[in-house]
Amino acid sequence: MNKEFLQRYFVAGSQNFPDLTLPEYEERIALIMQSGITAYQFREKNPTLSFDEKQALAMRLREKARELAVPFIVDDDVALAIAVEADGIHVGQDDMPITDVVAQVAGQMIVGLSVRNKAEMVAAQSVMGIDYLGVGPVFATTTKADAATPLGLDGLATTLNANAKQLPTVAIGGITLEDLPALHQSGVDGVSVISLLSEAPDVRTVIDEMKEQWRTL
Ligand code: 3NM
Repeated sequence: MNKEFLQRYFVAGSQNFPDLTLPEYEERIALIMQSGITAYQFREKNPTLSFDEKQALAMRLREKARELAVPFIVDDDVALAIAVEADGIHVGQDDMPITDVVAQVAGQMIVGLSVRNKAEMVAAQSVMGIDYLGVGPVFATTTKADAATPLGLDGLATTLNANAKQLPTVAIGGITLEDLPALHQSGVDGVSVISLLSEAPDVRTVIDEMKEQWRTL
């Protein structure tokens, strides 16, 4: 796996764009995919979508991602990831157990796991088949209601120190442009964001700035 894809990893579902209709949401995601992100995670949590609507939406966005050569990662749902031929699957600690995920798809698609602290980082070291780790929340976030206590930069450093296998890592949680120098310094391979891009009035400018910050460090 080329870990460069973690550099500007955008996560979103239609719930993150409450002012847009579904077609407008799809257009916005396509625009963001075209503006320089390195991966997109389909994290759809809109309770008004039926199973079929969610699957159809995933399929359309998956096609768009393929056209634009943006890696398409599905959050949480292994069956959906397989059904839409995703490039990857990302699971949290409370989703399907990582060993089950690996057993189903390792070698066929990228496997990502969230770790929230040093203990989870240590545990992840002994699971074969994980391609990258999401570490967070680093900072306070209002985007994920059940997010754990923020690690802060010190907690991030402690957690990364326990990454004995040096698996690729991506930081998540409350990340703004101002945080990029410190996060780059921490040794993570990239940043995963929702609101930095979902709330940006001009996504291209923000993504260009993300690139610039990471490149010049
Ligand atoms: N997962 P924002 S924090 C989806 O800690 C997600 O695992 C997190 O959104 C975790 O960039 C988070 O707006 C929300 O803070 C990230």
